[in-house]
Amino acid sequence: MVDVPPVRKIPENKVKRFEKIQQCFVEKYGLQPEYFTRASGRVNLIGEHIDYCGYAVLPMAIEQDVVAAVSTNDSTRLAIANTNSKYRDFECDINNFEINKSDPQWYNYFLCGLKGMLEDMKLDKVKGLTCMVDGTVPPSAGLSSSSALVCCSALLTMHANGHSLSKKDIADLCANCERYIGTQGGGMDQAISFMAQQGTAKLIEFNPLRATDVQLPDGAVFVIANSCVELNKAATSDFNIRVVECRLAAQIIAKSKGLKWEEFKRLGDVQKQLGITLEDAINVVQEILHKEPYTKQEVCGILGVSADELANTSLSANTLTVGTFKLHDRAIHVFSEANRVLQFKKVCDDKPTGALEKLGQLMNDSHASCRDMYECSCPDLDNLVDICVKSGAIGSRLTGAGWGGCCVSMVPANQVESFLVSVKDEYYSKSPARSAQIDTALFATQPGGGAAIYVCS
Ligand code: ADP
Ligand code: NG1
Ligand code: MG
Repeated sequence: MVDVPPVRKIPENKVKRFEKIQQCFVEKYGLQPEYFTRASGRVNLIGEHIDYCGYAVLPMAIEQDVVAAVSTNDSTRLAIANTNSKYRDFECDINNFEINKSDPQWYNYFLCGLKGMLEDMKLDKVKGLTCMVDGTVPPSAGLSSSSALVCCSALLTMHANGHSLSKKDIADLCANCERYIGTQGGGMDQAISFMAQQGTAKLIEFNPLRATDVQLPDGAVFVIANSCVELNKAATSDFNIRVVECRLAAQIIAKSKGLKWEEFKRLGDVQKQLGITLEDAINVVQEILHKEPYTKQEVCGILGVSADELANTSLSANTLTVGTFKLHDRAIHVFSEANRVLQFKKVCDDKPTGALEKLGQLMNDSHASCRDMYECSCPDLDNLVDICVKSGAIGSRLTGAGWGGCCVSMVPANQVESFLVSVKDEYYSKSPARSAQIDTALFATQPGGGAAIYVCS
């Protein structure tokens, strides 16, 4: 049987929230919604910035989500509004709209999901849509609020038009269509949003997309803490610069190994083609790439292309003017992080003596590599990770793209209370801006379920 996103009745514990959204919908549009879609955010336990290199990652869905109330009609209009007044109303012709990459307003993420699904369905006539969106994932904090919104939008468009895709296919579709916003992500967020299951983290592998249960060990709780530093990925080039650095590293390694370098975009594909282990791949990086940053001119010289040709083979629209690329450190991070994910999964499966300490060490090593080799942390986030470790975490690391946002800590179950008090005192109480966010910034979490459609009973 094909595993499709489920259609459910609204569960008891969500009734109040959904009623609030329904009320906003009725007040705004003067009609009742027909159904809701819901997609969660996620916390990545380990495996940062490697999904777009083709490597497996290990996230779980969180309770925080994006929910949309929807009614359909026979017009050609899309009308969307948000329960949060900071996100302004938007309307357009459903068959004729543009996604603005240079100014990524919230509705552009909605349009990404809509556009991806419309292109997949190829219908002569699509339903008009009226929607009210409500989100609880802290935005720009590495918990994937953007993908929750994209997935929610693609799912509601699919349901409105009586279309059906498996969880895997809609996850792939969403990974592709979120790129309309400009960021060249790898697909982890959309995969876990659809393929998550209550009670289990997942190893997500790519090409083809697969999700395998990972039973987290007893005796530990995962706690998320937001540094309260925001980074909007689509509004800056930080994220795509890293994607491009990994691509250039892959292409230079491929070229120096006598492969057709233009055919390689990802470090994972080069490793596979060379038939070497991740440890060997690290040796290859040390042998081929130098630690100093590469100038664009040097990269062009090595690959034997002009700057214009390099733009086509390797760069993104928002990295065309970048002058230097750090290839050695980025590639070392990717291969070592890919290895840590496999080790993390193995410890969860085998449950050896000292399992929690082993997992904690892998998380700490991951953070150090993100901070020092991938340079995707920031001082406040490093400080928060240090405070979490001093407050009793067995391991703590940034989660999501970084440059701000959240860290995830593994805390002994019997020490969670004292951990929360200590992190509150040492990080949040130090500034009024952080104190004001404490209710949503620091929380324990458990593996949540995947995206679903909810019908009003
Ligand atoms: P994240 O790490 O949360 O995915 P991104 O920078 O990728 O961060 O995406 C954040 C953007 O997603 C926000 O700037 C906003 O445009 C959109 N977004 C997030 N949550 C909501 C919401 N509840 N309602 C509307 N838009 C949202
Ligand atoms: P966040 O921080 O949630 O936007 C991004 C990418 C992921 C992955 C992580 C880093 C998108 C939609 N998401 O996540 O694919 O690369 O960074 O591990 O691009
Ligand atoms: Mg995002």
